[in-house]
Amino acid sequence: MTKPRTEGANLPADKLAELYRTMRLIRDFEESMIKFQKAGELPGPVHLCIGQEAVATGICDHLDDTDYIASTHRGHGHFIAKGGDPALMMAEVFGRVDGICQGKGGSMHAADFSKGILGANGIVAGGVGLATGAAYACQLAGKGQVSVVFFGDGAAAQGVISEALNVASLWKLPLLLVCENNGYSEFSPYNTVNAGEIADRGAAFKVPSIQVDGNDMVTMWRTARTAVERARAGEGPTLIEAQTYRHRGHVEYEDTFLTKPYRSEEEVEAWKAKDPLPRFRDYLVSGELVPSEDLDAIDADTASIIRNAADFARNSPWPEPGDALKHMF
Ligand SMILES: Cc1ncc(C[n+]2csc(CCOP(=O)(O)OP(=O)(O)O)c2C)c(N)n1
Ligand SMILES: [Mg+2]
Repeated sequence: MTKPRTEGANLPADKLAELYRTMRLIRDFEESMIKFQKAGELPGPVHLCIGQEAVATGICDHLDDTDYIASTHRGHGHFIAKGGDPALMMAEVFGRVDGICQGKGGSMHAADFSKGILGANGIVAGGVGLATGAAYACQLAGKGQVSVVFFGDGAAAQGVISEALNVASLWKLPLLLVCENNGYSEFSPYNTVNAGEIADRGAAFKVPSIQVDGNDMVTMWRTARTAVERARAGEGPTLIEAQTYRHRGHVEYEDTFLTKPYRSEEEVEAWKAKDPLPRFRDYLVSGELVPSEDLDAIDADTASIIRNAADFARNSPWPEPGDALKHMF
């Protein structure tokens, strides 16, 4: 496992503002979900990524529509960071016919192939094999595309991770394995699920691996750039373990069924103090990299995008019951 370099970002202001905008858009989407879930407007569960936005943003900024991502059950942020339309995602989560999968996928199975989004996945580690296959397809196509799989620390304990590391290393596949280590698998703390460090596992397969602060936007962006460049150059996979935290519960309604807390208030507060969004904002403003008025304008814009997305979702009809079996295998 290597440690990240800590040199400055050296990014132009418009790029920094764009990264802030993506994080802000994800945060606004997720915060709206809290409200809609509480109001009983969502037909299914939602797993929110508030606190983890820098990972999706930093990675996906280096990708375009021809690159692939495979996501998790906590996938709204990946979808938006990869260029998916928040309104189509919102309508999907609302189960409506104008959703990206006509309301049949919902939060946990939303995909948009036109954007290279192979889908969120309700099966823990289910995206790993998909993304590895896509990486093989990228290699065969010979056009320099890459494939990324996002997975959690709980998913890291699944055997398919070893298979993916093995074959990706052996065949030098253009694959990024991005572990969002938020310290919990549902309600089980990391050290009750995983032995050792996730980033140490790559070495056994000769896969370059790195453990990074997943709440540091600039570190995430730089780490991703190196890994994507390696993959595009035909040099093979990289394993990135991004250490982060989810501010919300595992699933939005968990307080209705949990009988006792599984993490302390102090722990949650300590991580909130490392919230990647205000942290990046402070970095931009105090370093005089992007003026705060520009960031305020971005905040206003993303808020209006999410308001419009919610109107779009609410006004979209429910799917016809007779269409339930359409598009099924
Ligand atoms: C194969 C499989 N096993 C178990 C579950 C139940 N389950 C849903 S989410 C989850 C925890 C996943 O933890 P992690 O991979 O760390 O992702 P996080 O929720 O922290 O983002 C589990 C065990 C499942 N959906 N699929
Ligand atoms: Mg986890």
